[in-house]
Amino acid sequence: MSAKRAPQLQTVTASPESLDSSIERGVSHLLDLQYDEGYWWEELESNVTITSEHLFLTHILGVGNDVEWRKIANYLLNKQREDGTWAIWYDGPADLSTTIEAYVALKMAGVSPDSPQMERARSFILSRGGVERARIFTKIWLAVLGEWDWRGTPMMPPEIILLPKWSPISIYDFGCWARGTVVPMTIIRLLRPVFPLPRWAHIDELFTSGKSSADLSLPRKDTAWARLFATLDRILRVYEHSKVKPFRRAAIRKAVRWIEERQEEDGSWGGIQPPWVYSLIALRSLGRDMDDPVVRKGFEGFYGEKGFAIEEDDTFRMQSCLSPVWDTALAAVALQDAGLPDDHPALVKAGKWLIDEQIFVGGDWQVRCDAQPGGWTFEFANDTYPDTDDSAIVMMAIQRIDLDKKRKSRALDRGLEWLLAMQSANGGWGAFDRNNTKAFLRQIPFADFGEMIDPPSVDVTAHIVEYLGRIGYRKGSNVIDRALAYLKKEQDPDGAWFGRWGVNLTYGIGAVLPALAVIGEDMRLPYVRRAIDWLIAHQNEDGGWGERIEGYVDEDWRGRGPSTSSQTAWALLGLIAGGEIDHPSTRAGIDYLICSQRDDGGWDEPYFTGTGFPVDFMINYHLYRDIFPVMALGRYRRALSKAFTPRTG
Ligand code: R03
Repeated sequence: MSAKRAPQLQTVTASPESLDSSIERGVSHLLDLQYDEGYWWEELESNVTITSEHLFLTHILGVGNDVEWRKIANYLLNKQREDGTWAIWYDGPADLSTTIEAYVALKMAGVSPDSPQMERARSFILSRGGVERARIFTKIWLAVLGEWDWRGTPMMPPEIILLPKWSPISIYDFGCWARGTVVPMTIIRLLRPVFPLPRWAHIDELFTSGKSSADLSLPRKDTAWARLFATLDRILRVYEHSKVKPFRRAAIRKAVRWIEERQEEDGSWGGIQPPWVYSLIALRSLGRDMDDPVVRKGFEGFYGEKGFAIEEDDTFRMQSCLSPVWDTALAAVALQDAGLPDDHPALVKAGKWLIDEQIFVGGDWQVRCDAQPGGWTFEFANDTYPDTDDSAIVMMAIQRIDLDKKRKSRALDRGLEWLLAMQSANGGWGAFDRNNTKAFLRQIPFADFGEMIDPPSVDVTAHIVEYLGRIGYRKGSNVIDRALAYLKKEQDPDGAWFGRWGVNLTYGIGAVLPALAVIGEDMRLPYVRRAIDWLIAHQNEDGGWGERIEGYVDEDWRGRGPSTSSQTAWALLGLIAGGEIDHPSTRAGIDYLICSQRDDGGWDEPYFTGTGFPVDFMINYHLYRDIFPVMALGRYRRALSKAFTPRTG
């Protein structure tokens, strides 16, 4: 693959008929995938930790069953690579914690440690320093299973839940996923439950110098905050021995109530796996079991028609999260871009379903934002945590669909009011909360995975600006000017924008440029041109765009990687918005999409182009491959026809 120089493009020009036929096939493929109830919903693929941890959870709750464990083992073995390891994303580097968790799950499921698969996994684990080098979450799981010493995990006093929202640290300063995880974790860390494994499933062989002499020290970052938190951790260890803990009972009671109040309709917590499983383990540690209605509902929520579990052939896997609202809104936008009329039955059905998903009850976001509810969430059920990103795309989707006028305008009015109120002080939008920006929280000892806070991001902000532009907001309005200032400040020196929830710079630029175009920004301004030129300079020789996930941390991979349909589409959305309809780069990108399409109208995409957290937790959204190309091809066709039709009034 060539490096940073602009590649020679192969100039095969697809005919206008092939553009039409590609769009038509892409549209009919999407229509085939719509559910009868009106939504789209495909798998959110992540990595094997989610399924391994599900096996651990069934052990902890005492409901493990042989058939399911065998199917989990089959899935884990299918995902293992030649060298015995597992990764966080397709084609990614071997990951120690992921490989440890899969190894433990396989061993519990009865796979012989003498099998070549287990031998290879074990030798990788030991070569990387063994369990002592695993991340904190993995160590906590192992502690619950009796395979790691609880002293080798950070202190997390439950009293934190008593701190008011205005104190320097409050649970509301964590991003909502971390908050939903930390609260049950404080109970788990306090009670230090152990649900031991049978002797034959112990994992002493994963310690480089013996389990009993394991190094229990916590990983240390060398910053002032990290040193302060490390000192605090030592003080808390002394405090644990004190007989007087005046606030403990109140703290535990409040934490349990906090958890109970946040269980969703479908039994989940926050619609995502971590708060869900840790809430169940916290309740289990307090002595509750499957007879408890909260625990039962929580556990059963994983299964069923709209559950997180997927059984396929003789395999079983678990998803970390579900994306029906997001998939539906994006599919509807793409279909409109492709020219489906506003009264098309598929769009009307989708629009009605989306309107019914709007949330009119309060949630955690209210702690930092004084507004009435009116947003949308990502999943089927997650009333406590609507997000601004979904809300913006849903409103884009239903804006033009033919729906009952009164219902639609109520939905859009309330949604807009909520979105406007959620703008952060720096002009951008976070996904779930306003002003969730206390960066020092990234230094707590517990924080070695993912992200602890939910600060504004470029991609979310751009989606919201694009929606605001579509309903008439322009430069000069206070909301837009503040957002624009934020976006400009976030632009990288080379012209690109960081992709927080999608990989990576094509996602950022592909979100920002359409937003700028619609609010009436002058697309010839130097900062805009730099982004357009960035896209042109990073096209692959096959006409597509691709970015490896390594580019998040490795300059050499920045903006480079094998072409994918979603990333190519994002780049094209940027170029089209930038007015580069006739640029050879744009034409080659369109041709790449047309030529890589399958006969049935879909695209293949093994690469992970979505994120929960860049690098640490990656997502393959199974609909991205099919939605974004239709969006890009559709917008391209529309731009072409505009360019050739003489304007009348
Ligand atoms: C794309 C835009 C819409 N967007 C919502 C995207 C949701 C993405 C799925 C989130 O799933 C998660 C998985 C997670 N894991 N671990 C954590 C986590 C959070 C979300 C996690 C990490 C660190 C801490 C707590 C939880 Br502390 C597997 C806006």
